[in-house]
Amino acid sequence: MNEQSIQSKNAIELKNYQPHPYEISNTNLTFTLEPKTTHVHAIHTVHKNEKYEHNEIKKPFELDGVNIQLDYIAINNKHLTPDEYILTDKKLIISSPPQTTFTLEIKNTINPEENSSLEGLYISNGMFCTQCEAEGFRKITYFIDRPDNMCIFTTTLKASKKLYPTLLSNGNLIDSGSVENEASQAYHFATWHDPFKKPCYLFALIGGNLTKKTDTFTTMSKRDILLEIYVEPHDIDKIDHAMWSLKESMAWDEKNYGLEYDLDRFMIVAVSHFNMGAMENKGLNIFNTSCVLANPETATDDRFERVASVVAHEYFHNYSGNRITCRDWFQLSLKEGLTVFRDQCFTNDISAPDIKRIDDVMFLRAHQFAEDASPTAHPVLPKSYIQINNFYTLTIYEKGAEIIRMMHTILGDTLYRKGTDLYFKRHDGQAVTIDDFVQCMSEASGYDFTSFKTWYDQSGTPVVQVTDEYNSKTNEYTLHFKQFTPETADQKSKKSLDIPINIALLKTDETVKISKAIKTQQEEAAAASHFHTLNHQTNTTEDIFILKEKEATITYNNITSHPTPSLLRNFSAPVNIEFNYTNKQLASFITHESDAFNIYEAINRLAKRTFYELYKKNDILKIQVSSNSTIKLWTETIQNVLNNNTLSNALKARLLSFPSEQELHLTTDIIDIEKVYNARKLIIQATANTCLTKFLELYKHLNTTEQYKYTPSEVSRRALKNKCLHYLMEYANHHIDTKSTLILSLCVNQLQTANNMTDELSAFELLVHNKNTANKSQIIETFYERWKHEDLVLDSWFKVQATANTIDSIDTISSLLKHQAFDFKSPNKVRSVIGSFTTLNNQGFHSSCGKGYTITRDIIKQLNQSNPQIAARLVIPLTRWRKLDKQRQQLMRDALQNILKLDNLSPDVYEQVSKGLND
Ligand code: B3K
Ligand code: ZN
Repeated sequence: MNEQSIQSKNAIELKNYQPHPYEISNTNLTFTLEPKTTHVHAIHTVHKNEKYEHNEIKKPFELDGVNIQLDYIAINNKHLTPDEYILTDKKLIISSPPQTTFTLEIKNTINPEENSSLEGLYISNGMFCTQCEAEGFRKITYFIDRPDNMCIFTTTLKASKKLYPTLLSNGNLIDSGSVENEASQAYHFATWHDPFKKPCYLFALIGGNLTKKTDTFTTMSKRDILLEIYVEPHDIDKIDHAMWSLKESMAWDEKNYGLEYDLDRFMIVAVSHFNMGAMENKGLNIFNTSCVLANPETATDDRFERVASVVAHEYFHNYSGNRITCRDWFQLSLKEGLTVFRDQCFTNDISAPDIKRIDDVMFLRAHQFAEDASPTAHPVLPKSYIQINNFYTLTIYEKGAEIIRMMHTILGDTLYRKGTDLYFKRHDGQAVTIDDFVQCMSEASGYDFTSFKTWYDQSGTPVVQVTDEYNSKTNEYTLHFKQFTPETADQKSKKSLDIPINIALLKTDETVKISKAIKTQQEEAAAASHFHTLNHQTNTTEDIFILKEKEATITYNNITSHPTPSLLRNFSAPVNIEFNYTNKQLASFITHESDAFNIYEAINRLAKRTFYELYKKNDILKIQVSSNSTIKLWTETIQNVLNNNTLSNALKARLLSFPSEQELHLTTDIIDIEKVYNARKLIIQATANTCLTKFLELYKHLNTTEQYKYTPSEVSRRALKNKCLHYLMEYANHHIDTKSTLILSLCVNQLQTANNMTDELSAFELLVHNKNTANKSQIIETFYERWKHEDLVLDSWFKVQATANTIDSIDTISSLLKHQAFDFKSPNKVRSVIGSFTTLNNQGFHSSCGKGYTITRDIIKQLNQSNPQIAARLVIPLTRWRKLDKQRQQLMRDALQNILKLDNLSPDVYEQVSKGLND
C-alpha cells in the first residue's frame, strides 16, 4: 500500500455526513469518583432522530465508547443479555432497539488515574477533571458522541468529602449534601442541572480540593450572575485579572452583539495538566492554568493579554459554539473562526489603539501562512480527516477569523450585526453548518456571499499583484490587479477569490497625512467596469474594492500628482499583496499614512527587502556593514522611527521588531538556515550599533520604577523599553568594551530590581541568550531557586533555555528533559521545552548533524501512546522539510519514516507523519 492510500484509509469524509438514526435527548448521569475505579451510571432517554431520512428502516443503535468496562445495560428496565448487543473496542451496538421512545440504562467503570491522554475523565494534580471536545466523552460512558446530538444533562457527583470537597458540573446546582449508607468513607454529593441542550463535547465535571474567588455580574436585563473562579489554594492570589476579564467580556458581548449570559452561574476552573488553552464547557469553563493565572510578580504583559483574550474567547463561545453548535466537526470553524474574530475585537478594545491588528497579522503570517504552504495545508472547511484533534489548526482558527473579518469589512458594522443577530436568533439551540451562517449574513444584509464562500473550500494563501500607471495629462491614475493562489499540498487547482482590498492613495509629494481614503475619486471609479462597489447603506465601506476576477483595473480621475497607493489597509484580506514600491515610498508611510497597520507593513516590507539583499549574497559574514547602502537605508529608517514623536510607544515597539526567522523563511524559495539567521542578525546588530545612543537614551527615559499597572500605556512603555534593551544587548553580544559592560550591568540590574515579571523575564532571557554574559549558569540557577515553587514561571525558565540559539542546544535540551522540574505528563512542560525548541530555535532544531530531529522524533515516540494529541502536534515541524537543503530533507524524512515504523502508532501521529511524507 502506498502512503497516499494508507493516508486515505479510515478517513472520515464530509460528503458521507448523515444524521444519526437515534437521538439521546435527555440524560441523567451519576458518577462515583475514585481515582482507579470511577463508576458511571447513565440513564438516557432515546428517540428515533427526526432528521434521519430512512427512519422507516429499522437500524441498530450504535453508541461510541472507548476504554470503558461495561457493567450493566438495560432497556426500559429490562437487562440486556450479551446476545442482544455487540461490543467492539469503539462501539456498543444494540441490534434491535425499540422503535418508540425508550430508556437506556448503562453502568460502566473507568480508570481516570491511568488516563494519560488528558481526554475524557482524568486526574491533574489529584483533581478529577474532564476534557470532552472533540471526542472525549466516549471515554467516560457510551453515548452518541457527535456534536449534532444535543441533549439535556443532569449530573450527580459523589466523592469523598475530605479529598474532593469541590464537586462541579455544568449548569445550576440543584441539590447537594451527604451521601447516606456509603460504606467506608464520608461521601458527599452534588447534583447539577443544565437546562440548555448541548452536545456531549460540552460536558464537564470537576472533583477536587479547590479555593475560589466569587463575584457577580448584573446583566442587561438586571439578572445577577454568580461568577466563580476555582484554583488550587496556592494560586488564589493570581485570579483577579481573569475575573476582571470575565466581567469585561460579559459586558462587551452585550454591547457589541446583544448577547446576555443565560445561566445563573458561570464558573472557571484552572487545571495544570491540559492539552490546550481552555475549554468552553457550558457554565463550567476548564482552563489551563497558563490562561487564567496572572499577577504582576509572576506573569508578563503578554500573559495578561492572553488571559484576557482566552477568558473572552471561552465566554463568547457560550453563544458562538454552545447555544449554536456545529453539525459535524468539519464545521469546526463555524464556532472557532467566529469566536476568534470576536475575541480579537474584544482584545483590541482593551489594548493600546491599532496594535492588536498588527500583532494578529504577525502571528497569522508567521504561522497560518506557513501552514498553508506546508504538507498539512487544508481548507477552513476541510473535506476529510483521520483524527479531528489534528484539525484544531491555525487555518481553522485564525484564517477562519479572517474570513469573518472580511465579511465584517464588506458589510460594515450595521449590516454585519444584522447578520449575526439573525444567526443567533434563527439557529438558537441547533447544530448547524458554515453555510447556515453565511446564509444569515447574506439574507440580513442583502449582499450575496455565494462566490465569497470559496474562501472556505480553498486552501493556500492568495497572491495579489498590483501595478500602477499615472497619466499627468489626463490626471488619471490606474491600478491593475491580478490574483492567483499557489497550489497547495492538498489541492492543485485554484479558483479566484473575492478579496476585499482597502485602498487609500497617499499624496506623498505633499506633507499631509491622509486619514480617510479618497472617497470622491472612488465613487467616480465605481462606474468603471471591473469595480465592484457596494450597497452604500453603510458609511464604512467606501474605501473597499472587492477584487473578484483574476484581473481587474480601477481608474481614478482628478488625481493631480502621482500618488502612492496604500493597499490592503488594516490587512483587509489574508493575502500576500505585491507592489513594487520604491524605498522612498515605503519610508514615506510613517509620515503620510494614518492606518497603523500599513505603517507597520511598509516598514516590514523594507525590512524584508533589506534582509533579502543580504541573503542573496554569497558570503554574508564578509559584508562591510558600515559601507553597505542597503543596511544604511534600513538603519536610517529605524533612526527616523526612534526620533518620531508622533508615533505611539506601542507602534514604535512593533516597528522595531525585525521579522522573525519563520516569517523570513516564507519569503525565500530555498531556506538556508544559517544564512537566514546570519543575515537577520547582521541587520539587527547594525541597527544596534548605529542607534546605540538613542536606544540607551530611550531605555533610560522609559525605565521608570512605578508600581506595576496593566494599562495600555504602561504595557506599551514596557514593550518599547524592553525592545530598546534587546538592541542594547545585541550590541553587548558582539562587542567587548565599556559600553557593553555598562549595558550588561543595566540588564543585570533590571533582572535584580524588576518589580514585575515582564521586565524580569525580558532581562533574564536577554542575559541567557547573550554570549558575553558573565556567570550565566549562576543567573539561571538563581532564577530557578527564586521561582521553583511557581509552575508557570518555570515553564518560561525552560523555554528561555530551550530557545537559546547556541551550538550546544541539543545538550541543553537533553539536560532540561532530565531536570527534576520537567514532567512528561505536563503538556505545558513539553511545549516549553520541545515545542519552543522545534519552532523558535532554528539553529538547534535544524542543526546539520540531525540531532535536533532525532531528539524530537524520540519525544514523539515516547508520547505517541500516552498523549497522542500532544505527540501529533510535535510532528508538524518535522513535516516542513520541502524548502530545506537535500541533506536536511533526508534527515527529516528519516525521522518521519522511523516514527511510522512504531508499533501501535496512534491515528493522531500517523495522520501527521503520513502527510509529512507525501511528495
Ligand atoms: N474548543 C476548545 C478546543 C478543544 C480542542 C480539542 N482538541 C478551546 C477553544 O477553542 O475555545
Ligand atoms: Zn474556541
